[in-house]
Amino acid sequence: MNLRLIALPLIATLCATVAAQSSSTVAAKSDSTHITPNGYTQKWWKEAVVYQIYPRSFKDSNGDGIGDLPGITSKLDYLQALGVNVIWLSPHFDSPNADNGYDIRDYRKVMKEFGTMADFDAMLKGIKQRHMKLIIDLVVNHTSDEHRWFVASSGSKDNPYRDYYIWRPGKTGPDGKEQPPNNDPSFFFGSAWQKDPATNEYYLHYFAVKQPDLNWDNPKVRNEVYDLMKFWLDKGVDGFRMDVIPLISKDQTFPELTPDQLKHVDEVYAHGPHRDEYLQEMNRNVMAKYDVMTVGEALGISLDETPLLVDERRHELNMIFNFAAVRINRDGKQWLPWTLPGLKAVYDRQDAALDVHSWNTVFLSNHDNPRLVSSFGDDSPPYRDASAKLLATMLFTLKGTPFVYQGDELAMTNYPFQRMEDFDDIEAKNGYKADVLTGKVSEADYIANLRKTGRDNARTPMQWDGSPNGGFTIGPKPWLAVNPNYKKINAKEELANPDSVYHYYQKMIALRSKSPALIYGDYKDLDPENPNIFAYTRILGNEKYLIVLNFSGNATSYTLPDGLRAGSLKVSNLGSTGQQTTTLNLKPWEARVYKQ
Ligand code: TEU
Ligand code: CA
Repeated sequence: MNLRLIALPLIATLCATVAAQSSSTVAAKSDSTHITPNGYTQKWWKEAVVYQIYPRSFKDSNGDGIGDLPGITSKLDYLQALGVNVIWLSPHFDSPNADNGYDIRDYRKVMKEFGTMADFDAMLKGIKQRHMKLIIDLVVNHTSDEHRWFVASSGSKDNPYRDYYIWRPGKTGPDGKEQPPNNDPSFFFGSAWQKDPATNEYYLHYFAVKQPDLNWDNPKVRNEVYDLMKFWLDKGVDGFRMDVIPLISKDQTFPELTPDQLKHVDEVYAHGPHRDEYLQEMNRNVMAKYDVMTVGEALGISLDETPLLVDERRHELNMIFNFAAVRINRDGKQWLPWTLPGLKAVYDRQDAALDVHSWNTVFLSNHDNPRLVSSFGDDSPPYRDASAKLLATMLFTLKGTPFVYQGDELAMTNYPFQRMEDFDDIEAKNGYKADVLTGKVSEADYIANLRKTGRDNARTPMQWDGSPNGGFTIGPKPWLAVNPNYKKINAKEELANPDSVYHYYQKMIALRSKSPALIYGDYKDLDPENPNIFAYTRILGNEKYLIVLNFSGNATSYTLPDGLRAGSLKVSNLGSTGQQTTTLNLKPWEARVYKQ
């Protein structure tokens, strides 16, 4: 089934509706601008459903245990059938893999484990042939310490690349000993400053020691970045996901952080003096010249600040990933129980903060977070299926461009980590040294927390079928162990079962793609305080949807507020049928979509 055929004509259909209903403002706009009845400018990237591929773990084509670009190309039919129309590829560039490609050695080369530039071109061609688009990861807050710029920069104080990075002499502490330039911490534990013996100065690294931060105050650096962006856009990629983009501008006086600031360094780092100026410059130099989609990973930006980065009149980015929802179950790196009213409050706040000039993303998982169904649903056998479908219902009916992380469409689960050797992630390993080896946390507690929060949960290989290693590799050993539940949870099983989570994703993506109200419609939370039910409407002109989600393992009778009537049932994740108008008898983890 080719769902693109359903998705493509949406702009045209909706515009016909708009033209019939509304005023001369629409007619006055140029042919390419279409405005919805509630005032949104229509864009392909607002109507898209994005699928994130973590290439190392998607599909291995040559048996070396590492996913690769030919592996991705071999699965494009699978993605097209799912109905997604944009692929976000996590970094595919030459890298020594201190942080799985988020440490780039050469921005214009393909990581050798992933293949060649010819493999990239073939993959891109396959994507375009299937009427999908590709956005790639732009990691330009930092490079690898093996990047030629850094190799030169660290060589001597007077070389032309010295200013590409941020170097400072140490300072003398109260004990007379040398200290780093200030107390900025790294996200991956320890100081953000590393002393380099070659010149006896310190360089800044907000992430790993092998990820030195670029100096964006140097115009040469900014121009290098714009050039490499154009290199990939000229090849035909359709935009970028921008890694930790609010961090690019630093307060180069590097004041000592106060104890209070140290509790939320992400916010401190995200508020450098030139952040918006540099993003606007990037937009003028690059984005304005292409029809692209940009989404910034907005670490440290509050919900209320979202428009600063995405209001279209500011010419910065199209969308951001705000961390408020995905990290609602965390205090720093510690797992915490979350509540449904808390999650609803995030979506409500976000909606209140954004007007028609700003657009948003909807996501609750990615390669840095645990599995969707394990974190926000219930991955135990009786409810894994239903709760994964409920989460999909929410993802595809909230306002914003939805992002699906690979494997969530199969309801893949967290991994049963037992010991430190089970982990690969640099964050997990550095944390072990910083917290367990120093005696701050017991090994058992540390691993228990990582089982809930660890990034490797999402990075175990895709489960394609019931053959050894889930069909991810034909080789003897994948780079990270496959989840032992692959015999039950895999793509082959789900493709064969019409009631599977995969087919539910397909159905919901198709419904969203052909329903302007589910994309652009106004959002209203009907019952913000309800601890188990998330009920909301999406309304655009005459089109009106009601979504009711039972976020619990209990059957519930729910009476709609304000005498509201449900309308006709379009979707139930548990196959409910029949007429129910004001009081709905919901099964555990039931999700329903009504059209009114
Ligand atoms: O992540 C940024 C980030 O701050 C976190 O989500 C990160 O995963 C960590 O939990 C901080 O404690 C981005 C990338 O998505 C991530 O994979 C990289 O490791 C990181 O930047 C550095 O490039
Ligand atoms: Ca491979």
